[in-house]
Amino acid sequence: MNQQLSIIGVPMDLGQNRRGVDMGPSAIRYAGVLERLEDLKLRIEDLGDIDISRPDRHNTQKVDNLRNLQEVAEGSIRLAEKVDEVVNKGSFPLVLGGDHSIAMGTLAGIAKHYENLGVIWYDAHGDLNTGDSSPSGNIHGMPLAVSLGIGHEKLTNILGYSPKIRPENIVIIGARSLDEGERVLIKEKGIKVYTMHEVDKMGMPAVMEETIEYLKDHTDGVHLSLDLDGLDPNEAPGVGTPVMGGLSYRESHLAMEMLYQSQLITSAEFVEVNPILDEKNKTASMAVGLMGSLFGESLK
Ligand code: 6HN
Ligand code: MN
Ligand code: MN
Ligand code: MN
Repeated sequence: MNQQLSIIGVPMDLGQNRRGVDMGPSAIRYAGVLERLEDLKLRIEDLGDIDISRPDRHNTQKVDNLRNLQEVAEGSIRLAEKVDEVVNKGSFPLVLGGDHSIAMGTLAGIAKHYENLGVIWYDAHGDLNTGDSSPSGNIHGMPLAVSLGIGHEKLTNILGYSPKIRPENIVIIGARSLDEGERVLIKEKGIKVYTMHEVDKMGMPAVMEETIEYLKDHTDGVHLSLDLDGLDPNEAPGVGTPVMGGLSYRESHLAMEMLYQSQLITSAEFVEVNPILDEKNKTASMAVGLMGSLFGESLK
């Protein structure tokens, strides 16, 4: 794993309609991310937060069932440019959210540097909706579809190229809330998904072994997009769209350790931490704990 690491905060809450997730980056910093990773002898720089516009929400209209389309697109472009810069100088981008819509920007900045970028989508949801299929109009439920080139052109065309990733390079882990349109897309595109049913049946070690084996074969870099709602809300309550029956902290910790051992991960983001819905910053602390495991904390 790359030893130079650049932290980028993205105080984005416009991809959904609950307040507070824009404070996720602050909550994660407060939970001690810098100190924790510095202890691992990583060379870390904190690039601060990306500028996100603050529209008067009461005036914001949905365009084609896409809430805050213009503002989300603009923020994503700024993030994409920053991530691109970080990858260009050979540093590992570690992005802190913010709602999951930011993944469109992260992936736009990363994917242009790879022929075959792999993506691990650790999430209760598929985030494979479009304006047409979305039950909510919330763009945080769409970034994986957008990155496949499916969705509104303002989003799919961030940094002027599309698609960012190929369906066969994606592995979704922890899914337990998929909308009808998402299921159709998963089938149609042949996306690999380990739902909670599979995790329960196979166990996390086998899921991660298969995931690593699968991605190792045909990718030249792997991005980890970890939505804290992949974890069980009893353990990680500070998220805007909780779904019961999720992954445990122990399972997630093990998954991160196995990724560390695989040396496959070339960029990462931790999203959907909402300190207003949290209990004593527990979810942010859990995110920091998982980052520690991803960078080898308990194994070095
Ligand atoms: N997330 N599938 C639902 C929707 O509104 O599209 C929930 C999306 C949640 C997105 O948690 O990143
Ligand atoms: Mn998500
Ligand atoms: Mn989710
Ligand atoms: Mn351990």
